[in-house]
Amino acid sequence: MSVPVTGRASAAAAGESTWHAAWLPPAAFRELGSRPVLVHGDGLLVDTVLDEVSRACARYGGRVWHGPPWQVDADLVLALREAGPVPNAAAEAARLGATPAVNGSGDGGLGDEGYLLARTNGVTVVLADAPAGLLYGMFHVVRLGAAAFDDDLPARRHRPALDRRMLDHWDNVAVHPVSGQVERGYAGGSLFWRDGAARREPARLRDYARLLAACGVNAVSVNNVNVHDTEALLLTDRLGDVAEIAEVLRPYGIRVHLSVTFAAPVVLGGLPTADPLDDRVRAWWIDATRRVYQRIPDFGGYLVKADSEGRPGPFAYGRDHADGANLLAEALAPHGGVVRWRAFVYDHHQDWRDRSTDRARAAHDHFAPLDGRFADNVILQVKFGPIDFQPREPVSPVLAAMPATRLAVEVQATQEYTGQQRHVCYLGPWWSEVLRFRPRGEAGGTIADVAAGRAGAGGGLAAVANVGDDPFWTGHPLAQANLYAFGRLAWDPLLDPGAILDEWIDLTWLPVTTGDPEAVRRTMHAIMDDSWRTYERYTAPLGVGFMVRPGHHYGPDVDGYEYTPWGTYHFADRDGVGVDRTRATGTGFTGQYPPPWSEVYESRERCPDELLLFFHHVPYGHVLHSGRTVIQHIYDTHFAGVEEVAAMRERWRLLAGAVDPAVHDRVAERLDEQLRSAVEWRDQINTYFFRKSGVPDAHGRRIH
Ligand code: GCW
Repeated sequence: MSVPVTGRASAAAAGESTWHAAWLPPAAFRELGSRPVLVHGDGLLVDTVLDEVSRACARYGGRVWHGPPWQVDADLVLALREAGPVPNAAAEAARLGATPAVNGSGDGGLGDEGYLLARTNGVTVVLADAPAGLLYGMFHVVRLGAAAFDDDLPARRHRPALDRRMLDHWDNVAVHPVSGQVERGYAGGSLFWRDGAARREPARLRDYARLLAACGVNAVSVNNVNVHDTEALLLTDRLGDVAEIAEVLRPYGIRVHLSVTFAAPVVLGGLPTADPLDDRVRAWWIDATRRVYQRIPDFGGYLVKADSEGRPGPFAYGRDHADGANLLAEALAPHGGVVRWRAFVYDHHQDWRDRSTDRARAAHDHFAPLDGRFADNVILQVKFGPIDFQPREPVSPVLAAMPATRLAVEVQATQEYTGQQRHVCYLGPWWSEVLRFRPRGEAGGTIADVAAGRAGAGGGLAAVANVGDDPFWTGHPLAQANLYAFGRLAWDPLLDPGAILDEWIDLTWLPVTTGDPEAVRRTMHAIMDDSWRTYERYTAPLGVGFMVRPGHHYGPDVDGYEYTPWGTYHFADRDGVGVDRTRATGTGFTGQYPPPWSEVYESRERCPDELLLFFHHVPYGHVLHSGRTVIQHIYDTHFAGVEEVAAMRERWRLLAGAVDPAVHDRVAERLDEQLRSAVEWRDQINTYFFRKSGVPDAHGRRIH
């Protein structure tokens, strides 16, 4: 390779792109790009590193060296250890583990994605054993900015806690009459598909892949888990489209997965059955999967929603979900692929008169008895809560019930139930709470440990994506922070969500692009830190959930679902509110938890306030741990929530002139809507419960 490598200007830099740079504006690379940099090693992902560094250096005056004749006095060395001696004394000493700084870091295996970052004898060194590690190490240097070149930078080995860090796109190829181009999408169209065909916009896709790699995501599924007719064909006739996407994402270390329909042997293969125990069906899957790997050798695997909300599945043939998942696993195993089988299975034809049916119980009832029966390459993907991505739910008991199964935790970045990217709702704190939860009490492991699995064999973390072709990627520009936080928490679930927000602010709102960086940081924190709790305050109270308008799920409708087949969620009457899920008098759901939570949740007295109405039906006068009655809590939080949103809006207004006007306008317009919506929530919830209970507000505020 010739020296030095000259970079090509990025499309964004040339002013060609119509989309925002999110957390990778060119200026984020200023520190790295203004120095002599040596890249050592070869491979597709090393080429990506080289390309990134070259572009940064072309812009900021640095130089890149790759291959002889070498410039040896680099400020930054990015090297694959296996590439052999590094022509830089400090870096070579680090590679050999001969420097105290590196020895002190416990330099053991770095794995496929890990790296060692150290500052030694005036050189910043990133060492990796595999190209992906070099890519992640480079993005770490970008994140640190000038601090990456401080002599007191601690030497540290970095490895992801979770091997699988995945975004699930609920994107349809053809616009669906009900769910549109992207099911539950609030950020415009799909990055992959438009009106029945592949978009073929590699420049934008490549930028997307960069954003994902820079926060640590390494897998995507490219189509909706509700697989309709056109999308079913991605497995066969339209496989070329998937291969093209894989081609663009691969240089950033992202493996493509596909949602498939369990009925594929019937709808695509013309077989009379999709019975998992039928030999013709098995042969069909084996053959179809072999063809997939012929086109996409690093294909990740299948994602399956079966027997759920009308999707086909093994129940139609009298088989269970282990039979179903193992069928696909058998076809994928020879190629190193996995089947990600979703545990989101429940009865959506309930009768509200039947008090014994409890949607919260469903996943555990169906799956816990199957523990130990799944093939090694099956990952059971479990929504983090027992219901459905509500702003507050207990952690799903399935995650504590299947020690012999590889489990993935699924969260929802797309804000279906958290304000649909019209409301600011930073979800980092919520996901962090879930990941740190210890289902067996203080002595046991965390949900993050469950996702990590033994020896890294866990299913990791998956999020339903919140991205689309919107110029700001996520509709609400501040919702980018959720995407970023997801990737970072999947890499290290113990990161502090406030610190993650700081990283995102630093990368996105660079001092050179803002009038007043400190004011920007203060304002972002003031608006976002507590925004999930604010959202919780003005919407459904105390964990009760689902008081949303049926269908689109935006805005309040207290009784919207109460008498529908989809489940009953609050049981409010003149005396009280909440769902009795106790063993003593209710649905028995509390019994799905191990101790101590089976006892804590069973007890009205011990149950945490924020989940009280999820587990108990209580009188309006019930006194919470906070000292307030339930009814007064409802009034107080709803008044407070609206005031907080009004304050957010005011704070944002003051940032006018300090941030990009297009971003400012977009956020301002969304905050207007958030305030309107919060007022609507407050008034409907307060009025509803005032009318039911007849209890006036202790502070005499206006309730309609
Ligand atoms: O929350 C529900 C959504 C559906 C979605 C389903 C699921 C893709 O309302 O739109 O379907 O969850 O997770 O499968």
